Amino acid sequence: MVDVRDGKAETLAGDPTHPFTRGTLCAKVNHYLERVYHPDRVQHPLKRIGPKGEAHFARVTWDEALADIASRWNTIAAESGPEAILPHSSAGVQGLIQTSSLDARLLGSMGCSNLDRNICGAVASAGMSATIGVGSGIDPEEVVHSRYIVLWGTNTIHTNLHYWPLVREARSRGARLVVVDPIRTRTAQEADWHLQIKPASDAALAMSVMHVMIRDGLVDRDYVAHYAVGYDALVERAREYSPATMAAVVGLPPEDIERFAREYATTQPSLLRPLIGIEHHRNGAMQFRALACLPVLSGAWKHRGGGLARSTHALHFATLAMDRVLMPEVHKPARVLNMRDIGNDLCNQDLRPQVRALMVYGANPMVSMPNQNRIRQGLLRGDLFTVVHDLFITDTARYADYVLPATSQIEHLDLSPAWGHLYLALNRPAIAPCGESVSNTELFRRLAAALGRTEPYLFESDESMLRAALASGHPWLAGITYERLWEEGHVRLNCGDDWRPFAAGGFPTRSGKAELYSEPLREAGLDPLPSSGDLATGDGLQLITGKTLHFLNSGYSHMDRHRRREGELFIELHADDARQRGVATGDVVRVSSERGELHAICRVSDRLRPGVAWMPFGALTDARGTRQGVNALTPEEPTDWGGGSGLYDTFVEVAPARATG
Ligand SMILES: Nc1nc2c(c(=O)[nH]1)N[C@H]1C(S)=C(S)[C@@H](COP(=O)(O)OP(=O)(O)OC[C@H]3O[C@@H](n4cnc5c(=O)[nH]c(N)nc54)[C@H](O)[C@@H]3O)O[C@H]1N2
Ligand SMILES: Nc1nc2c(c(=O)[nH]1)N[C@H]1C(S)=C(S)[C@@H](COP(=O)(O)OP(=O)(O)OC[C@H]3O[C@@H](n4cnc5c(=O)[nH]c(N)nc54)[C@H](O)[C@@H]3O)O[C@H]1N2
Ligand SMILES: [Mo]
Repeated sequence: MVDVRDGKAETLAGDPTHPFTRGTLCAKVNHYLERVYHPDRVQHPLKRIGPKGEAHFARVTWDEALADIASRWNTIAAESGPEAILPHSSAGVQGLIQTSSLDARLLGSMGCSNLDRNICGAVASAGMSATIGVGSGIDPEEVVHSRYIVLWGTNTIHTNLHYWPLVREARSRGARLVVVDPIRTRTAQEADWHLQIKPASDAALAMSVMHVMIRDGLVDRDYVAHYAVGYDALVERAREYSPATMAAVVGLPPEDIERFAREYATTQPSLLRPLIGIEHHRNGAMQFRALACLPVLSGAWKHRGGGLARSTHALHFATLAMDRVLMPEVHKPARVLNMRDIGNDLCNQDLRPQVRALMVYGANPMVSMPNQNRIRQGLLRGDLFTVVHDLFITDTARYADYVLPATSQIEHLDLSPAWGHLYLALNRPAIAPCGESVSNTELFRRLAAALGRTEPYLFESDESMLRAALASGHPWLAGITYERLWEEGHVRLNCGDDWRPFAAGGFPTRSGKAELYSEPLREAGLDPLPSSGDLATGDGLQLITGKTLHFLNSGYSHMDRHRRREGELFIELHADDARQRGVATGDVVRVSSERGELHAICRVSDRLRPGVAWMPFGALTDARGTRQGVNALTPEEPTDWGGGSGLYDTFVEVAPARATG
């Protein structure tokens, strides 16, 4: 909720009537207005006047920028084909049409390259889908009914603050809280039990839990018999995964695995809550596939508050008329490039056609995609024409030929399908756009006009698209009109009270049942049964690079307040690992991987297991002031399936820094 006086937003506060957020804002959004009115905000179109990467820009008019962009794109499309133009966008804009609508219609109808947007959640969804047909589970709010909660690879207190009060409520009703994480995070510290496993060994742990459940007769045989396929094959497979065999892989004593399995299976309702931590590994999809088998074997889906709760995004999108928004019927067939490969794709001279124009919006790939040095090399290409639409001169924008000013969330209209709950919100603009900034939709209307396009579908209004999205006829949207959302701000999807999606099976897989054995995976040449997956190995320490409290991915990282809070780039290591390398807390150390190296301040920490290191992701300055962030170290290795990247399977060496000469 924003208070506006004389056209200027004066205060921004949470909505106390919102049942999920209950009026609180997180450490980042509390300072959202500082971001909106920040002196560094891009206020008008900018054209590059210096070398790429140095951020020397001059103000130009919108007409000038649009005419030049249109003429460059037209030339490139005529000479090399439209696939030489590559969009790169992500979820920087948190909303339905501002994330993707008219951009998809324009670029799709031109036949530009498509982008496979899979860095966040796609692998989890693909893995879960192999078992239960979808990447979503129960309504996360139902956690209050759970008796056994497993926060699995998620640092709730930092990244999902609004969930924590619900977990606390469940605990006050007697629920036990287990955290599975290689790091003793704030969340792990608060748990009843922290299982500090080795990275990427979650599927191995899940397999071992299944072994115990099968061996000890703790499987809900009735549920499995009715609603699952492949149980006998799974029994065979799970034999290999006794706690004694898995202890070394998982890094826990066999007794702990035994006890976890027993508690999990016998305390109902039990709820698994994985977010993104276990997806950023090369076996990421298998990790989620294996996890999704557990509530099938335990029958937890039958109970209120039982099963698995992950992102709710897919539940929102399933209700909305997305085809009406994106209009796939106007898209021309075109190649698909994977976002994680942006560096290689920009540098690849053999790509036919080569990428000659890059259009970045709602994303900051220079910071957030793996193999930063390769991305920098690509962005530095003299013959690459780069346009960036953002609120700030991000580290990607520093390399742009044009930077176009973007509105913030309080300056444009949108619908907000939520990641964490089932309340659909209307994002009403509270103030006029700052300076000459425009929303994503307005940008693509202007680009369409500059390109000489006249089809009405390229110029549809925001309100019209939102009304169309809501008019899907989906029962969960019955009675949820544009007017009502305008009036009430947020409305819960009509899933009814006590919605239990799989209490009586009904899994949207090919067989209609939970697929413990998956025929579609076999046809795709993959292992039809769950397993530990292939755990990445490498020399040195396994580096996990995670979210921070005061940044939103790379967002806020340029703001002094937030930067001060996060401090200088550091690396946390276990005392044994530090000793072996002759480094100590406060030292500047050199961190290197196969992809690159940078400098960080050493912090010896008892939060970590030996062999594991942690660095904060988000900013792009290392401890020597070089413009490098943690993705200078990460590899663009694909995950097993689902298209994402094994970001957290980075192996690094840490050594005392050489003196600067
Ligand atoms: N403050 C803040 N909040 C955010 C964000 C932010 O940048 N800042 N980003 C938002 C975004 S885009 C996302 S996707 C969500 C992500 O939310 P989370 O999934 O909660 O965040 P991550 O930091 O990616 O990872 C969570 C945990 O997974 C652990 N982990 C890493 N590897 C493994 C593993 O192999 N096994 C297990 N069991 N655990 C592992 C990490 O140690 C970490 O504690 O957060 C959102 N919320
Ligand atoms: N090493 C490592 N890498 C990671 C991760 C990790 O944990 N470790 N996490 C991964 C994950 S889960 C994610 S989601 C990605 C995030 O990757 P990105 O989506 O690239 O990250 P953001 O930093 O959130 O970039 C969003 C950009 O959108 C801009 N923006 C915000 N609002 C608007 C708007 O209304 N209009 C426009 N045009 N722009 C806007 C912001 O200013 C910001 O520059 O990073 C991934 N990369
Ligand atoms: Mo994410």
